[in-house]
Amino acid sequence: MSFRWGVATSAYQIEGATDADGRTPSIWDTFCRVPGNVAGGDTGEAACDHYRRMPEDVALLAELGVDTYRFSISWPRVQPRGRGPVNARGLAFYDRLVDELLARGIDPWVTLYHWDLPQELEDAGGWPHRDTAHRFAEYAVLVSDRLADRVPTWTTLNEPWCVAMYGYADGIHAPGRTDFPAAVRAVHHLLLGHGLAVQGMRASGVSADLGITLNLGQARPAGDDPADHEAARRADGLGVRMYLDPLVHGRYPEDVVADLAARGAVLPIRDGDLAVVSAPIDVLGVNYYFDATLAATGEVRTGPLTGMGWPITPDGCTELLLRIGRDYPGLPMVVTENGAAFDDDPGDDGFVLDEERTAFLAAHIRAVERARDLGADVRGYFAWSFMDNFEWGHGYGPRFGLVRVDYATQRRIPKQSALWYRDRIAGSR
Ligand code: IFM
Repeated sequence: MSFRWGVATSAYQIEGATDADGRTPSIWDTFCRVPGNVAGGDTGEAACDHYRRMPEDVALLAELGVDTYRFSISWPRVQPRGRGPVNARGLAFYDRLVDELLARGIDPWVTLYHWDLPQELEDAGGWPHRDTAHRFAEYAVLVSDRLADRVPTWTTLNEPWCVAMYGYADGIHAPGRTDFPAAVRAVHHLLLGHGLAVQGMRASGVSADLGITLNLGQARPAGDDPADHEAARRADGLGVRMYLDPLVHGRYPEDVVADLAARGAVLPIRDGDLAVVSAPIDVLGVNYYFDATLAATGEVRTGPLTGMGWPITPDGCTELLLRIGRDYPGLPMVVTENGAAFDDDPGDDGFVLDEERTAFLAAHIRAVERARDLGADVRGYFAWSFMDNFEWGHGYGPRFGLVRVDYATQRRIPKQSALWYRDRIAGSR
């Protein structure tokens, strides 16, 4: 794989058309309907109307000059209710998207699960329930049977930490549960589902590159206090090693298992599971947004911040990529998401001169280049996001896009960052 430049999105955040062509509700449709769950009562019902405007959006991608477009498949669109046969009309949309991309010389990169679990599977127990892992593998094979002849790279899961912790422990994402032991069971079943999907796809003859995408960042102690170091160790354990150790080394870290036990949580591991979880993969997707600084009392956020209140820490990106290369050698990496929300302020003509986002992207791309110069095996960089979209519990307020979306008219207007990124890509050829 040569170095790839790309942009990324996900189905629920951009597609809209939640009732179209046989799609059934996902946990996000349900979650959004509960007052107070999403800022402003926003939902993904309309989103960017990408489901209907797909060809126009692909034309815009081509103008950016990206090599790759990373998008996700809506499970309830292609396999309504999370089990049983494929919904031909739903899958046909992705078939057309793949062909449209290829016709414009853009490689499709599919993410199979970006958080929109079919509601019926949540009703049957969701990710804390082991059967969901098997359902996911079945769905992965259904989709790859149709698309793998044209899709060179596949991500099983996007950010399982967020799925488990935000969705089942903190309750700030769908399905909105607040049960830490259930969240820990979800972690294991997500990883198991990933491994079963990899095995299932390989068994059905898929030779494309397969991988998983994790949200990762370094956890730094705020000071010299041993309690700060202990907080950083715990955060690194729960955020980084709890995923990469089983995926790469086939075991959960002992200190993490002890931390979980102290909180009354147990990983529901059965014989043979870890061999499945550590099924060989070709690429690790790294979603990097910021480093966390940990004090005994919790996370500390200082210095320059994005519109989300996230610290701007490009150096941490270099360190993270080098660290993964050291601790988990032999695994090629791609930065599958990096970007920032800022309060975009369009001029009278609608153009957004987003200096802060442009500087953010430039600094992080430099950070990736430094990591490569120092020996990290990083094979691509994808900006999050192609266009403004539904930012989960924050609704449509935060704008991460390189392209502005005027939600009232669905007009797309490339921002300065998009034009800069286009030139940056062209300059690297
Ligand atoms: O919008 C999300 C995306 O869905 C997953 N990674 C982080 C992004 C910004 O919060």
